[in-house]
Amino acid sequence: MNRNADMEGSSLWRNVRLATLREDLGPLGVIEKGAVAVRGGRIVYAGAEGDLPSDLSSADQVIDCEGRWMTPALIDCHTHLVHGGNRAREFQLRLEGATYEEIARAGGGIVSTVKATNALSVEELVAAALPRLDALLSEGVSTVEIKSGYGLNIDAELKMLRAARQLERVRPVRIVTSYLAAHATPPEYRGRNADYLDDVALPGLSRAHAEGLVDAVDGFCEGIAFSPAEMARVFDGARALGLPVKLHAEQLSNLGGAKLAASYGALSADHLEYLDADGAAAMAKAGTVAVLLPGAFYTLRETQLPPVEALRAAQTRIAIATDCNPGTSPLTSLLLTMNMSATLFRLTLEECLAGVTREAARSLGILQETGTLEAGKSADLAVWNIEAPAELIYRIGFNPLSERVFKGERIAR
Ligand code: DI6
Ligand code: FE
Repeated sequence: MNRNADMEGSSLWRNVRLATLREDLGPLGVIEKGAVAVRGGRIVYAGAEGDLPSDLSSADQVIDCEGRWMTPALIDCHTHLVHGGNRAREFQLRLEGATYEEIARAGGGIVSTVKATNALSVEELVAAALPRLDALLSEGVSTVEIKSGYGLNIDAELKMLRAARQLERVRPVRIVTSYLAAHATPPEYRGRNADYLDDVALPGLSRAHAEGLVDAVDGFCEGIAFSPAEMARVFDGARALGLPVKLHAEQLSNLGGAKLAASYGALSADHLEYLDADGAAAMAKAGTVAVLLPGAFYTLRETQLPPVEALRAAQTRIAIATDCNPGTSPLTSLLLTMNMSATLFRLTLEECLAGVTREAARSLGILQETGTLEAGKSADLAVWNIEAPAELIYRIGFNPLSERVFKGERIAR
């Protein structure tokens, strides 16, 4: 089984229950008794099997899904997947009473991952990231956002982004990159954030962009990182190059980062535990997606919940992601991320599933290409051995994926 459909081939998934995530079709965009036809790697039909146009009813490959559920392939829209080393020792210190901020201020934290990352070549970074990427893909993920931010000098930031791009060449996956040089101040620039932006973050951005390595520009707006005024300089640099922005905002305190990001038309503002109603409204108005990251909330044993009610009231779009990183979220499961979002943040089934498909795509600016099951989009599909969609968010540590399809190509689990 699982003969790979060649890119020009045709395939038809039939006898399948669809959660299309199309908003015009109601909750989850469900179509019972559905069919999905694919030509040349793109969806040409996703709808009721009874309405399938006759010219699409035969295909090189016809797959009887026996009533299984299909969703869009999942999208992890916020990760730091490329990095060296791990922080198990820091985790151990936290068990003994140290806080994340104390460790960061003592030169541990992000800076220790910077050392471990800078010691590796592009090839070694790819090799280190592959097991994490494979864990995501095994759960039906087909798109992963990956940030730089553990280099903190120009060459090392570029190296991380080259490794991220390289992953797309060694696995069937779409990689979207974010340039995150404004993640932390390296020791040699301690107390001199402005110099770091002038010497490293801004010139590095121009170089990375010239090499085609940057899809968006990100930053960490926080007391232990960069102020809103400093982030505005980075965003001005992004704007001058025509690049979209996003921001780690309101994770540990409320500095108004989300509002700043919204004022630049940001694709997303992420974390947001300390966001206020004003910030939520500014995001909604700008179309900035709120990306919630329950893995970091859980790992830091945060007690301040993100303002989900305020986000709903403002009709801010909500996505969720692993934030896979060695310090605050060593998480490589989007299924568990959905479960945590439901249990810890009380997100609904609809919010959880949209958060790893449609809204995740929106937060990356690729909703035209993927994130829902509809004609014209890339055939990025996930087929599940479940009786009802709620099973995807209910189980803890169980993977019901039947098959993953990327650009029309069937990929054995
Ligand atoms: N917020 C986070 O949770 C990660 N980065 C960020 O800006 C943490 C990164 C780390 O501790 O290595
Ligand atoms: Fe992050």
